[in-house]
Amino acid sequence: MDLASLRKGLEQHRQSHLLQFWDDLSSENQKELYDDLSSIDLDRVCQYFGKATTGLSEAQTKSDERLEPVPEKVCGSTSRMSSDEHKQLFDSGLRLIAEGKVAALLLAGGQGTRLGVPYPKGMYNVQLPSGKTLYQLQAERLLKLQELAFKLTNRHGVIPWYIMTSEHTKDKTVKFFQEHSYFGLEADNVIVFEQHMLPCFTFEGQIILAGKHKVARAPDGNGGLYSALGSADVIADMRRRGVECMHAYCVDNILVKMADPVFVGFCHQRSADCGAKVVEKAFPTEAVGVVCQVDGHYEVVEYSEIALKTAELRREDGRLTFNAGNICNHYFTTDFIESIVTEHDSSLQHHVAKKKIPFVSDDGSITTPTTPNGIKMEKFVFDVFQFSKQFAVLEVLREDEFAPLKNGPGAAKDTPATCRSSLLNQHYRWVLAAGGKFMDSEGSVLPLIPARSSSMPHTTDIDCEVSPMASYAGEGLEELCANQVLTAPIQVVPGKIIKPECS
Ligand code: UD2
Repeated sequence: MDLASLRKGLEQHRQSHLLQFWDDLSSENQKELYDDLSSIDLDRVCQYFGKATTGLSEAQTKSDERLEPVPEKVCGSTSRMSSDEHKQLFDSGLRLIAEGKVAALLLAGGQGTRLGVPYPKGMYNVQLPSGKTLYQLQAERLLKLQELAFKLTNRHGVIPWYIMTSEHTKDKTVKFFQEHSYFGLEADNVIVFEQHMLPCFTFEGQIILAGKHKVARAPDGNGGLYSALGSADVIADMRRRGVECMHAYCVDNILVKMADPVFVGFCHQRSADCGAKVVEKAFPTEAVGVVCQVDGHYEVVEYSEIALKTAELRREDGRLTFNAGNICNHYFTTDFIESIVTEHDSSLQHHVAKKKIPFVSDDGSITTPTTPNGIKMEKFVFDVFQFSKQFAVLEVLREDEFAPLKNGPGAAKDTPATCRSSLLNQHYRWVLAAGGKFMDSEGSVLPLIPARSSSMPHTTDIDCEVSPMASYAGEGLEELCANQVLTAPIQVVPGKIIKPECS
């Protein structure tokens, strides 16, 4: 250990406090702290801090003046396209899948602090009748898509699933997949890699100690994707497999249409190098970014960085001016991603997230603050939109595609209960559209739009769950459901309708 030069480097960067407990530590802990501190490139991280904290206010005031909505010509909408066009896009996406050209890219390195569980969000079970976790639903959607692509083309295409994890989520995620035999996917086609971590800082620029011999660190944001792809050599794996494009998405959206053939077909048809799915933003302060243009370049202005007066602007018809709500569903070509990794990643700036970061006090005790006391520096996955030469935006219906799990039970929104409801309501609509009907226990046919009633005061859910193995997006259910009068709870699984207790 060269303590003298470590001390000198820390002094030069005004970080000497990181050794304040050195003399109290056992030699083992001294070694751990020494290794921890030596692994930090102080020049680089202090520069990130400087840029992120000075850039924040500038970026915000400038962008607000320079924002413009996305031009109509790059936009499409699933609710405004004809069923023929929808089918044509769906099939063209399936053909690309059958050719092995499409990958799914999951961003699952977040700490999930709002949800507050000690395991990765993907392992969360929102209490569906089947008990499936988010990871299982997603794995089964991929399996189903591969099957649909085979039915259309007679070719066995694989959708490789790249999963970005972090120190917080990697081991548990890998173990979970192993324990569940990858939910039927080939282990070789599930590629887990890890993003980097960055030290957390106080507002004044001091690196925070999480313990006497441990630096507080956090994942470097979902835009840490690009440097992680570079260091894990994932692009080479994509090239080897012949992957030409990918669908990147958040782990927490229970309705996510993985590798969605319509979205992939839409972006491909427009020769886009980069694309985003959006939903109409519900209200000005909704916690979604907005896809827009800044000085003619595509960007997402994040909900934490848009001024309220900008978010509240309305068009003549009353709709929000900036209404293209980002749902963290992105399309990238492999060429585009490679150009980001090799040419642009280092120019992407970190954003500042003010957080409550547990720290060690001067007396050596660990304190968990109740108000934000420091910052995490994060890149955002969509910060690369500015480099797109051909951008595409597809507006989709919220009730079909967006129900995120952000908060724990009992919170006002985006909870396990709201996710469960969104999924079951969607599946109820699928069964109705396929010609099924539901009746209650007294034999009355349930209305198409279920309402709260005195017998069901707390819920509007009708427990009808369709396995992704039976249908990816509502297709193929007619044979099973047409003219059936059903009583919930039911589960639709391949080839049959069952009662959950029989599953
Ligand atoms: C994200 C979007 C926001 C909106 C919203 C919709 C970003 C930066 N913001 O906000 O615009 O679309 O979702 O639900 O995309 N993650 C990592 N590594 C990290 C941090 C996060 O992989 O270091 C993953 C995380 O596991 C999750 C996704 O990125 O799958 C989004 O993270 P979040 O839930 O913190 O993002 P949120 O809700 O602030």
